[in-house]
Amino acid sequence: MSAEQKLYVTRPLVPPLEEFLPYLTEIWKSKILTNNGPFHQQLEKALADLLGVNHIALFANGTLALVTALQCLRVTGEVITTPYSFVASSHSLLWNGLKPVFVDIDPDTFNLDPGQIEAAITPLTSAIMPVHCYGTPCAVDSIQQIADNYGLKVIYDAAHSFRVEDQGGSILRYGDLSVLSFHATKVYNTFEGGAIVCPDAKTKQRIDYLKNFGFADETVVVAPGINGKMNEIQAAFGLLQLRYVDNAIAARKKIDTYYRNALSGIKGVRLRKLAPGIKHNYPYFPIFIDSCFPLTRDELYRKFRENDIYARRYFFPLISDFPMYRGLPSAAKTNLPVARQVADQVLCLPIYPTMQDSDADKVIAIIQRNA
Ligand code: T4K
Repeated sequence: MSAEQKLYVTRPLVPPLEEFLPYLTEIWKSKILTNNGPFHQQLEKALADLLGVNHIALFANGTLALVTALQCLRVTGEVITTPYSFVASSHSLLWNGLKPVFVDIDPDTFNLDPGQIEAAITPLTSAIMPVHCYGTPCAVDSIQQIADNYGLKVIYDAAHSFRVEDQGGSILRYGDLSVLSFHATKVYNTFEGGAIVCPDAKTKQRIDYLKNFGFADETVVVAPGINGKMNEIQAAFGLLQLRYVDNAIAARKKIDTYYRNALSGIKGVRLRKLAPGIKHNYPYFPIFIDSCFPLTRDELYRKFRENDIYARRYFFPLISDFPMYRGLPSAAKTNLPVARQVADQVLCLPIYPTMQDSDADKVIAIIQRNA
């Protein structure tokens, strides 16, 4: 079976090659390959306009952006976070010498349960790092209230949240900083890439120093910065992709609706509820297989693979089960019962803009045949 016939959990948004060639020609001519070049500057401006945020700093990938966001805010000690995410969320804490404190998730949003955050705060806590999982907004008001009461910073891992809006606009405006990923597997990609969304020019300046080794000018280094810069090919790809991303999200929505119509009501298969009043971006289509379904989640996962359907268990195992985290007191199984159950039940079905209804039919047929 060719790669084209296989159904992957996602496929990148890739605009027509001929439309990218003029950008490449420009880069070849100018010989500006990186370090805040013209496409980099254009993309920062275009994204801030599109997303309706004050400032955005581009990065080579989302993980470096997370690491730098924590540096930017001078976070210390303990950070409250979710175990139900991609491992990069917590790894960014370890790379800053910080201690993750895991708090359980809400069973409907799959985000940090705001009702359990306060109990995890200690004198060492300096920040909360929630994740808008699958682009579903966190309980932003409750989280901010707790942060204000205890003087904590809030850094949102918004890797899944490109173009997600509530009634007031982009959800990237919440918290002290929000971090995006533009990895190939995301709704919007720059091959690899990421960004920090920040509220003011002073913070953006600090982030820009930090992502460029800490250089403030040719001879002055103001912080122990890293090399987190996005290059010109990535930025050019991002600019081109802006022409296509909203149509791509509309195509994702179509597949999401198609799956919902076919799968709702199947015993033992729970679907993610779409939060009302939110403009969603449909990055994943998770289903949750419980004991009423004749197959276990892993049996269904294998059944899919036998049929060249590469569903993925995002997110399993829990971050708190990986060796570098499982010794933490907050990683104890009894502390995270909801996250554990969700991680044991989740299966993300293929969803991407070029997917056809007939592709979705293949996925649906396997579930229906085994129900
Ligand atoms: N925080 C959160 C909440 C995140 O989800 C992520 C990343 C991050 C932080 C970190 O951001 P980055 O540093 O990555 O910018 C993938 C991605 O590598 C990762 O970006 C993503 N989350 C995570 C959820 O998924 P894998 O190892 O599962 O991806 P992989 O290579 O198995 O790809 C999945 C499928 O996608 C493949 O079976 C085929 C398809 N694919 C993939 C790539 C890379 C393509 O068709 N083309 C491609 O180029 O981690």
